[in-house]
Amino acid sequence: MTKILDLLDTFITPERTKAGCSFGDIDMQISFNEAEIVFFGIPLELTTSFGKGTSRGPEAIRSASGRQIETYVYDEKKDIKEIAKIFDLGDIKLPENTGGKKIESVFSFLNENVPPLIEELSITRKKPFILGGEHTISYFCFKGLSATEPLLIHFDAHRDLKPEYEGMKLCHTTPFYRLIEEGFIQGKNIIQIGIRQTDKEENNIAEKNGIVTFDPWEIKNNIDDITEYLHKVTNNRNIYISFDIDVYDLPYVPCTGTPEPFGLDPFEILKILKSINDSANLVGMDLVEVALKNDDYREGALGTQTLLRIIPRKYV
Ligand SMILES: [Mn+2]
Repeated sequence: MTKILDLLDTFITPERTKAGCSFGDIDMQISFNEAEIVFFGIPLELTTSFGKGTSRGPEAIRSASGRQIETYVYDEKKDIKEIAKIFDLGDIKLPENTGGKKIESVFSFLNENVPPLIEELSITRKKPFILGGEHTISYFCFKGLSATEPLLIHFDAHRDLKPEYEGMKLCHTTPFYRLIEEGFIQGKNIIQIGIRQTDKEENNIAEKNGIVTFDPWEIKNNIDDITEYLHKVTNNRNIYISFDIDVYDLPYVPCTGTPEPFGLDPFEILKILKSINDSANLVGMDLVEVALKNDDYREGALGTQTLLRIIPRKYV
């Protein structure tokens, strides 16, 4: 645990983040050792290509969850405080003053620290719930759990499977390509849900690698296809959820960088989340591309409510 303990010292505790509170503002009665779900933020915003604001994702989630939203989940008739042992570590402090090589040095910092941290959490039976930040963080997070050979359930408008983008091998549009290329996962163990914006090459990469795709047209046409499929393939499986907030339809996500029409609505997402088999085991998850602009907390609220619908599931 020494490596983790060293790193934990470098976290900005929730109270010292801009939100000023932990996820859900749950009074810290649960110690780190007792915790079964461990939240932390990676407020990464380095390679975003269009809209900005992902560095404030963890702040949006903590603020909305702590100040606006009750921990009682109405449709579950359950209070998160009573059913889950959650500890919020705060945000990873990203290196500053890195001179001209900012992206490289931040990525090598994340690469050295995030996978071992997540692996240790997992070994000590704590499920990491990571708040982004741009989607690039999924590369570092998933690496730490790849030994558990999870099925990757990826909610997104985009495939994020580009070999390279604007000269960058690792950025917000490439994490899953890198993970496949470096052997951390095989395409057949990836399910992409909500995809509606891609290019031809990326689409071919998905098909060639055997990635299973459910686009919104298919889901709107017959949602039972995906729910029955997910229920079956997640039976007794380790799973990892990578949740890009832009899987939701454009009007739901006013702050994220690359919103897309023809998306899914919260009822459909909930139905899909509930169709994952009770016998599955979530080894970890990330919620990415949430942003905050002009005090618009709609994404913070939607992201929080998504997390509050995942936490009560039996697979968590
Ligand atoms: Mn996306």
